[in-house]
Parts: sequence; structure tokens; C-alpha cells
Amino acid sequence: MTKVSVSSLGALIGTTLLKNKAIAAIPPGKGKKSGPLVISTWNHGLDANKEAMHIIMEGGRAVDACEAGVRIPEADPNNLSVGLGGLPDREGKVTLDACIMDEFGNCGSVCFLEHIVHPISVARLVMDETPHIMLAGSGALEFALDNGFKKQDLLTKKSKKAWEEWKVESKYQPMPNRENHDTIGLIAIDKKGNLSGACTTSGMAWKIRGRVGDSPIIGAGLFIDNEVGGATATGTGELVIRTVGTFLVVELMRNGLSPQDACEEAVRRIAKSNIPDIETHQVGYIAVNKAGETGAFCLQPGFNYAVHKDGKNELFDSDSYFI
Ligand code: SD4
Repeated sequence: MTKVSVSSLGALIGTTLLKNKAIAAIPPGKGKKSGPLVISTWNHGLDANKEAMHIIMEGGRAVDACEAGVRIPEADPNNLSVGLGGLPDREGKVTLDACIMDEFGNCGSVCFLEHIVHPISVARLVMDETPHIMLAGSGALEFALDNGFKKQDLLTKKSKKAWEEWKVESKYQPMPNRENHDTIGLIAIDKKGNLSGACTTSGMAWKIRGRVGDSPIIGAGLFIDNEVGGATATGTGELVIRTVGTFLVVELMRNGLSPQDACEEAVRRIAKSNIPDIETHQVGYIAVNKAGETGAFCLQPGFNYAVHKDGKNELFDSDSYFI
């Protein structure tokens, strides 16, 4: 793979701004009015966006739109990376991670959750009904069941077959851009201009039992700051966690970078870290600021994202660090 410098003038200016406290901390979107917008990861984002935008156009809150939007891929048995039908861990168990964050900075999260089709709605309940942010494993399941969620086997014929095929060699290797749809992260701006986000996944296929990725971690898989903007991540969670990826993207925007430059800088930090097999990994970020400007960037080609605004719901290919 060839390393390509994608340093744009904006990113360089941004870095300079960060060193200069006098000019920093001016959110670029502050004061600008933004219309309704939904942005989400991968091509399954198109259907999720459609559902989310429907809620917004009916006058709903962004947080309700985000939850409803990501429930679409969660319920799709043919989607091998989210909710029902998600690829299992190396022991054949489907374990799910999800989080949600609203315009007030409220957040809820579940990780290592089994048997529940809609982890995002359990995360929402953690946010709305408990004094906590994150519930894990059997405790999260108990909480879900106590609150009326139904227990279900999430391993479908299709995902079981894939696991049985994997077991032949049992080789653990992260696979970027699997099926061209992976974790769904979705950010929405409602009619009042408020931002919220949601992120949900079955995580890395064939992971060690108990492994939790970035997706349920506020500041890693998802971060929203209603004054500035929001960001969400997909790809190898370990790389996102170690750089506190989405918090970084939002902080870069707070310090004056555009969503595009902020995503590029966050990916560049990962690309320049000392990960020996970096070219076998994928990480993709999407971001939106308060003004409704969007950005996306990824480690290597293949990541795409969906944007719904001004009556159009479109899929875009993200630029990448490697080409
Ligand atoms: C994770 N970012 O668990 C998520 C999804 C994933 O390959 O594994 N994608 O790391």
C-alpha cells in the first residue's frame, strides 16, 4: 500500500489554531442555522436515514430519529454486522454493543449484550431510566428482560454457516470493509437544530469472547456536543479506542476545523501510530457540525456513508489515507 499525504491546507491551519489558544475554541457552526440532516455509515445507512428523516419531518427529536433509524439494520437478518444475524464471536455467540447520546449530553450504552435484537433501545432505556451510562453482559440482559425486551436467538442460518466455515481454519484476522456494511453509526439534526447520535454493532467477527469494541464507548464510537457537532466511527474498534476517536473529531471541530479536516486528522493519528499491520485494518469516521456541514474519512478505500438532506438521500464514497 502507498502512503499518501492528504494534509489539506485546512488541517494544517487547524493544527496551528490548536496551538494558538487566542483563536481556538470558536465552534465553526455556532450561530448558523442548519436544516434537518441525517448522516450514517455504510450503504445500510440509506434505509436507516430514511426512517430517521421520517421521524424528524414529523417534528420528532433527533434522538428519537437516531434510535428509530439504526433499528432498521438491527432487525435485518441479512445484515451480518449489526443486531439479528450479526456474525458471532469465536464460540458462536452473538454479542452486541451499542450507545446513544442526545443534545443535552445524556448518554446510554450496552456492551457484550446477548439475545436482544435492539441493543440501541436498551441503551436508550439505560440513558432515560437509570442513573448510569453503561450496562454490560448478563446485567444488561437482565435489565432488558426486566423491561419487557424479548429474548431471541440472534444466530441465523446464514451467520451460523459463516461461523462454521470460519471454524475450519479458525484464523483470526480483522477483515476491513466486510460486505460493505459494518457498524452503523448515525447522527441527526432535527428541525430545532439539535444533534443526537446512535451507534450499534455485533462487533468484530470471531472476536475473543468478552471482547468489547469502540461502538458502545462514548467518545470512541460516538460523541455528540450539541454546541459543536457530532462524530461516529466504524472499523477496528481497538484503533478508535486508543485515540478516543470521535471525541477527538468533535474537539478538533470545536477548535475550528471543518468536519472533513477533523475526520482526516483523526484518521491520520491512527495511520501514524505504530500499528505494525495497519494496512489490514479499516477505520472510518463521519462527522457533522452545528451548521450541517459534513465530513468523512477512512484509512483505506471502500468506506461509504449516506447523507439525507434537502430531500435527497445519497450514498458517498469516502476519501482514504491509503490509496
Ligand atoms: C468494533 N467498530 O466492534 C466495531 C465494529 C467492527 O469491524 O468490529 N467492525 O470494533
